Amino acid sequence: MSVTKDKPSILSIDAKPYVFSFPLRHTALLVIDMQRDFLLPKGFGEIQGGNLQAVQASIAPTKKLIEACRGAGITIVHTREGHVPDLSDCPSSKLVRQAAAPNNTQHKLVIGDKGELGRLLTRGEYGHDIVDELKPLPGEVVIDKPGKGSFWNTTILHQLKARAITHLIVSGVTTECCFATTIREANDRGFECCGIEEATSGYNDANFKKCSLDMIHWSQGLFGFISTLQPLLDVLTPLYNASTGADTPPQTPRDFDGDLTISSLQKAYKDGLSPVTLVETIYNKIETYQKVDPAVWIHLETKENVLEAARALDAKYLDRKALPPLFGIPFSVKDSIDIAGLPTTTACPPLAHVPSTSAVVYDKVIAEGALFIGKTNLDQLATGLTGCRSPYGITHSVYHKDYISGGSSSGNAVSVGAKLVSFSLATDTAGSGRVPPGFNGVVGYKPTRGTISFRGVTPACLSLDCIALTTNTVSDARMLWQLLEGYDPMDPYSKPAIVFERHVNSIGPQAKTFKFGIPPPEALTVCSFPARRMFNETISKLQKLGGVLTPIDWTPFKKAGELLYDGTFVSERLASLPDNFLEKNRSVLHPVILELMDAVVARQSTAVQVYRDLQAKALYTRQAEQVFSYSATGIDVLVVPTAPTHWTIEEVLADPIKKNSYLGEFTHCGNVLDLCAAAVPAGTYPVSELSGNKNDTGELPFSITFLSGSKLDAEMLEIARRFEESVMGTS
Ligand code: TIU
Repeated sequence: MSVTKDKPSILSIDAKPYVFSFPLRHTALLVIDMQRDFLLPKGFGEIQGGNLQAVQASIAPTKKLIEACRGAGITIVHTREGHVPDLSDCPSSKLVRQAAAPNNTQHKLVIGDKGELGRLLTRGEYGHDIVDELKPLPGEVVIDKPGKGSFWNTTILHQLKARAITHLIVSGVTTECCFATTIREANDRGFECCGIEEATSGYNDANFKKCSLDMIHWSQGLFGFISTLQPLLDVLTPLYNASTGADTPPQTPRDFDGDLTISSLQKAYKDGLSPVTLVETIYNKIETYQKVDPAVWIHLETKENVLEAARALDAKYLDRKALPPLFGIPFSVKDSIDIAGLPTTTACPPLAHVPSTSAVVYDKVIAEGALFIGKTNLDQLATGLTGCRSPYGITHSVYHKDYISGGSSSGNAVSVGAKLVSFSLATDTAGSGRVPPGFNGVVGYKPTRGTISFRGVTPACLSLDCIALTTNTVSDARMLWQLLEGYDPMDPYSKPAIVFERHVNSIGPQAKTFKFGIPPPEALTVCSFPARRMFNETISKLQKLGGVLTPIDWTPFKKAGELLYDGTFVSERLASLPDNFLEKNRSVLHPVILELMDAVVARQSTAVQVYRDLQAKALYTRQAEQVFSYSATGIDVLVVPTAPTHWTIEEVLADPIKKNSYLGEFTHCGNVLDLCAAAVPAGTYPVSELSGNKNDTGELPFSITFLSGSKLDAEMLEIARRFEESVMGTS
């Protein structure tokens, strides 16, 4: 969404029972069930005896409403009512009751029966889809719902929360049925709703429309607000003209201004930038950066290949107003993630293989129009947090050539931090998707495990592995997550899509405050002086943002972190390798990896120990759940330094295993406890403050990580975004 700085953040319109005020960034337009089955002759509605002339009255006003909301950058959510072809999601109350009425003459055909627009209210049929005039654009959310309301058995609550939506403008058909039911359901979940009179209609408007709408705003707003269309158009139209100028296509192709954030590139492409221009620029940057740090890439696509992909995108998407969300967005991929036809090395040549299919995450970003640039370096077997354990060379922080980039997703974070790509697909087991972004001044987001498919990725420690996303901003990370998440029945660790339900707080003090916890002072003693200083400053910033520092029980986080390497879980890294892999490949493995794996073998852990650790994991997970906002007294986020210090490459090479484990102090517990986490830049400090040498020049980045409970990603990301906005002045 493109909300520019000069736009007002809160808009107000005349409504019943009083003025409806809505924050632009947190508002979505809901367009309910504008399907052929309800609106066109021979559809479900007409067969059921609906008055088509009445119901069609809202099509033209809804078109105006959608266009105004699109122009203002408001999130658009369309719904479609219908059922899966085997009708397993259609209860008898919908299928039978009306047809079973004594003297039924109307309901001769029911849901699933064949009508002239296809099987009635059945997904995939012609009649089930939205009418041509109101067709969703790529990137807009479409919710398929089996109920009259939009919330029963759908992901809509999650989708709205994932976008930080608290206010809904509601339109669609039919007023008496799905429109009214949806507003009532949304109200129960904490949303502030305003229905738009002309943009809703039903089958019996002469009798029902007025009273359906009156019931919503009756009693000083029992369920919400009702407004007419014009006041809304009046406040949205000026934003449209000011922000996009989209009515006048550019006469000459736009230059690339160098800003690689996804939201900026989306706007640039809409304004006419060609992906070919972008590719030319970033390949110059990549070539220059090769001289600064030759260890970033394991495989770099040729410029010719990427130019060809860019030209193909230009040719495929001619309408610049209807681009897929990642059109022309350049990205890199950690080299443990499969891309068909390219070797996956996991920085371990004996393990390299050439897959015939790509990982699900890769396919998804390509399908959304993204441009693949190359595969990035990593710590061997995705094992490590330093970036110093690869046969393809040692990367360094984009801030300083002497300091580590972090690992295992080393090249990954450097490729984003050096502004060579917009985002990178990574993995995170012990902190690999958080520590390297922390050391390179970018965002590293590790969603709740199992919400993005891990299929097609070489595992490090499969039951604890997770896809991670490296981006420039929290908003970019959140947007990518929305595109990538989804249940994958072929990934045994995938979690079902319908989530834990928790209301939103739309208005009042609760909307502005949050509770956060931090590690106790004794846990923070591992931090370097500048890390400790900057962490204290961060706490003050969070308090200024409305954060309430709340005491927590740190024990489960500490103990879960220790389980990862001190317990038996590290043995799962061996379980991820082929039998006898260590013996067969001793001479070609990285010496530090070999030492680590040998130490794991030497422990001779027993099955009894493993079961004890699994039971401990379950206990700590339950204890951690109680810390978070599932409980009335719980916190919204736990805030920790991403890493306690920033080592030099020399320091790590002198003591590789100890220095590595130190770095995971605040990340190790994340996947053990099934938490979600986002590492976010929190300023920089002088190198000399860390080294103690006044002659050292330059700066190093400080990063904090927000952690929250399983599937509380949406809430966690919004707090992270607000923090980022306050620190960086970005959104
Ligand atoms: N029957 C009727 O009026 N409506 C529905 O079944 N669905 C919607 O309202 N969308």
